[in-house]
Amino acid sequence: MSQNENNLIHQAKKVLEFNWTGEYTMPGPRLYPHQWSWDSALIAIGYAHYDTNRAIQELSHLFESQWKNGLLPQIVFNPHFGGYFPGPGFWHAQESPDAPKDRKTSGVVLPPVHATAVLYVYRHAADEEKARRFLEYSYPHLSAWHEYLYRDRDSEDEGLVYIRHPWESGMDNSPMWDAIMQRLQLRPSEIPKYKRADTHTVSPADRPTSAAYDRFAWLVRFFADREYDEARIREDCPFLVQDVLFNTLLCKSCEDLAEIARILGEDPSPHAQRSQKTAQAINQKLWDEKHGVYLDYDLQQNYPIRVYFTANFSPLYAGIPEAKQAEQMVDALENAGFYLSDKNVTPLPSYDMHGFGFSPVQYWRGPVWININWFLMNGLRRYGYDKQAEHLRQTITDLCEQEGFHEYFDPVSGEGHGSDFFSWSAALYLDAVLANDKKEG
Ligand code: 9WN
Repeated sequence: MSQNENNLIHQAKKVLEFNWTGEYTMPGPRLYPHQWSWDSALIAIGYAHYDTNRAIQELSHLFESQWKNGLLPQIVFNPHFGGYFPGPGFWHAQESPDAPKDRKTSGVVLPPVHATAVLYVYRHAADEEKARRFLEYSYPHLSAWHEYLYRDRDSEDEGLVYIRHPWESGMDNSPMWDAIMQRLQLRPSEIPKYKRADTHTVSPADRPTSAAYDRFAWLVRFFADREYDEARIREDCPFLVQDVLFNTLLCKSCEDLAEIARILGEDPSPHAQRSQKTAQAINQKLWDEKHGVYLDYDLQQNYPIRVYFTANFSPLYAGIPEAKQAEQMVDALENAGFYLSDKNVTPLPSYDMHGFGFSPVQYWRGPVWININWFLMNGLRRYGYDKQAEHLRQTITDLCEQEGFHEYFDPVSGEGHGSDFFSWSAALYLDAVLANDKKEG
């Protein structure tokens, strides 16, 4: 390990320490002071390499805020911090009889990486007994979480679950949502009164527009008005999407939950069957043969969303494509507007660089995100594309070394943007360096 790497490992741990609140890790110290669900799972993957206790505390704090129906909330609010919109007073999550009484949460979810993170923490723990106790504790929480998704979000039993808000994708401002957002025409009287907090902290030019926020806020009201009753929401919610990344991570999490069940002597087959069913459904319904990539599906229009977004190559991470499809995908990553192997671009831009509305700095419309690179790095390695995987690993480490642990990076200049001291960038940097050092996946 080089001196440079040692220094940066030290700094990455300092970022996580700085953001640690005593109960969970803030994703970013100014922009995101509360606990976010998929951030916590990714952060735990970083902690797994050097502090099992922290990883366990991180995920346990989230599991303790799970709803009675199994919903694992996007945000768990810290009562000591304000300064984020929308706060608990806007969500009205307590309208739902399923929301916890002793914790304030939002009423949407984030992609399900949790079983994957729990298994990772278990496998890296030095204290086997403690790790097993954590597995036993997590198993019912994870089972209830997946049960919720397949029961409430897959009413047609397709093996594909839907998201109902751009926030649920974790990629809020992606051009994938533009057509739906444009169809959502709002009269002034319908736009909820609210005040954004994000644009005081980072450049407003990087963040979603106020027209996007109006619709984000309107959707929150829509859910609260229906008391977070999924059957009522599903009836006429204008945003209902089967998202590729969300379903891919669920498929991988089901595979990992099956493994957890095996370790605990429980029956793995329901989880393994779900994983297979979701993999097949992704392949049958979401594959775009012409462009060698998967596409999200708009359930309201009954139509694929033809936006070529980098996260839509993520099925590689869950082993979903056949070898021939994987070959097409790598060809698209290298020769379409994703520039996986071009010296003048820092891969991977989060959106096709020639796609309509691409921006190198605007939130989820082009900048490089460490988590998406990490999923694709692992996916490419899974299929034996070691050179390409190593290139992405190197990109993760170079960006963090040169710019610090930013939330996202300009693929042309390499410059860091968004929140600094961003926790998952630090955590996944640690994994990219330390997992590689131990020659594991
Ligand atoms: C809304 C915390 C979260 C991430 C999301 C990212 C961003 C929030 C926001 O920050 O979303 O959830 O306020 O923009 O898009 O992926 O979980 O890091």
